Amino acid sequence: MKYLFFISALFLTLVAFSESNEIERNDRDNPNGNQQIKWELIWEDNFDTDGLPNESIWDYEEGYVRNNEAQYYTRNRLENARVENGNLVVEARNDNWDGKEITSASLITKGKKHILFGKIEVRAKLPTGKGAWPAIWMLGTSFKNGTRWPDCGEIDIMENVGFDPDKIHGNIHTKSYNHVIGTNKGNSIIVEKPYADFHVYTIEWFETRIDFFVDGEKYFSFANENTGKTTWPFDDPHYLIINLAIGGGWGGQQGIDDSIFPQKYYIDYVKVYKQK
Ligand SMILES: [Ca+2]
Repeated sequence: MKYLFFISALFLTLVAFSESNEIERNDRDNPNGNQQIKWELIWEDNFDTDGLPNESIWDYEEGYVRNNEAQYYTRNRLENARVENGNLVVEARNDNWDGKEITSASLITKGKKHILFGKIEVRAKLPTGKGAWPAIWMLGTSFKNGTRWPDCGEIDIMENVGFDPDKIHGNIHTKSYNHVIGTNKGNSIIVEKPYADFHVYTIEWFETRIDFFVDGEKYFSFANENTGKTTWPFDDPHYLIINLAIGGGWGGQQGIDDSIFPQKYYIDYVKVYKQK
């Protein structure tokens, strides 16, 4: 649900309905997911060293980036992104820093850690409140090299909006399947108070499909239809994004509650595996 540049509020409402209805839940009889698959850890960040995030893994998006969101993303600013007590803390503030009313951070692995297939596991406790829009997602590396969104591919491992706080969303976007043309593919799952406790948000990305899990429960699977990059741009590397947006096309649909700040988004770890 990124890059809502050209979307009207009406259209967003229609998409919201289609999102919840178009995909049936699957594999609910297999709540522990793909247990038969063996994984080998290839990198992780457990956020053990206080201070700025590890620069060998994380870069930043900076400024007002997309979706008419209200936050200004800062770079190397501890108030917005820091490692503290074993967690990455991404904090949205209304601190009017440098003339920017609301500040936050968006950490990306672009140019540092690119991922092609495998298991991506993120343990996180979400921020909340009307206007909050935390996400864990991926974009095809070709995006920054000239390929248009959504042709580059987008995998949304976790999205949540503060006005609907108990719903976790997983989605994919491709040239053929995206919300702009009403063909978005995804599903959601209810997680009670995801802002009160840590949960594990996972995808398992294969050449044939991508499976989406919360705490080991699969709630969405997107299959490779073998019809080319317009439906499956997911045979190219992607980079990981962990951000806390405020407002914007989706997060701001019911406004921004100015009383929610500061809001903290805690990430305990990121682990990336390849299939053995
Ligand atoms: Ca940790």
